[in-house]
Amino acid sequence: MSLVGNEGDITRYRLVVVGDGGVGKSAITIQYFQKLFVTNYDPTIEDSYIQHAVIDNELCILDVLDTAGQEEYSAMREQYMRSGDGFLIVYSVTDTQSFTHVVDFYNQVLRKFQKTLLLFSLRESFPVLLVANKVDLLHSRKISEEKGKETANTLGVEYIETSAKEPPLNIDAAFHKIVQIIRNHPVTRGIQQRQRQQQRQRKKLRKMLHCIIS
Ligand SMILES: Nc1nc2c(ncn2[C@@H]2O[C@H](COP(=O)(O)OP(=O)(O)OP(=O)(O)O)[C@@H](O)[C@H]2O)c(=O)[nH]1
Ligand SMILES: [Mg+2]
Repeated sequence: MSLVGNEGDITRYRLVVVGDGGVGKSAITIQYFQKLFVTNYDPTIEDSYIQHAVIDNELCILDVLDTAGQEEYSAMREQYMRSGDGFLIVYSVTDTQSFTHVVDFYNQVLRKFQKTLLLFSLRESFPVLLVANKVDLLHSRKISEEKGKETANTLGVEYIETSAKEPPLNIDAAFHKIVQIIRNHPVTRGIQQRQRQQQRQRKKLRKMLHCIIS
């Protein structure tokens, strides 16, 4: 699995945005990084964005991969599933099929991390946020908040409602929430503990070698 990387003292979080085609993955990502709403639909192949952010008073780097929802690009999923520290699974509240597919995306994420979960003796869980997008489209809404939350509960993940359209709703909150989820997740904590342990061991070893040489 990918690790939450450290660049100097700044932690870098690799976030992957997944979900069906047309649900608004790019609109959400562009609204977060560029503060604008893209009205036209131009299917993504793969785009990435990187930016500093301060979350809970802690400076970090957000490295976000905006993936392709269209089926024709689904072969690329294997690769990016491996690269994430956390996932935003997005569906559109106006599109029933995109909601049905949430479970498929969740299972794909889990399959990739089964080994890591076993290593840390964890129940099936990985840093995931369920994002119900396009909530501004009140009249064409098909999936209620209740239904969305029910699925989130079943999967054991957190839930947020968003709109990428002006005025944006919960866009910053969604990216910040996934970082908080990663920070508090047992897998991340386990990995960070191991990293700290390894760092301490390396330091000790360097000291010992230094003493032997000098
Ligand atoms: N009203 C409304 N429209 C949205 C919202 N988010 C996205 N859209 C529109 O929905 C269409 C598809 O959005 P995209 O962000 O391109 O969808 P996507 O999930 O990236 O699609 P793929 O790249 O094919 O996977 C665009 O026309 C957007 O303007 C939203 O929150 N509200
Ligand atoms: Mg896109």
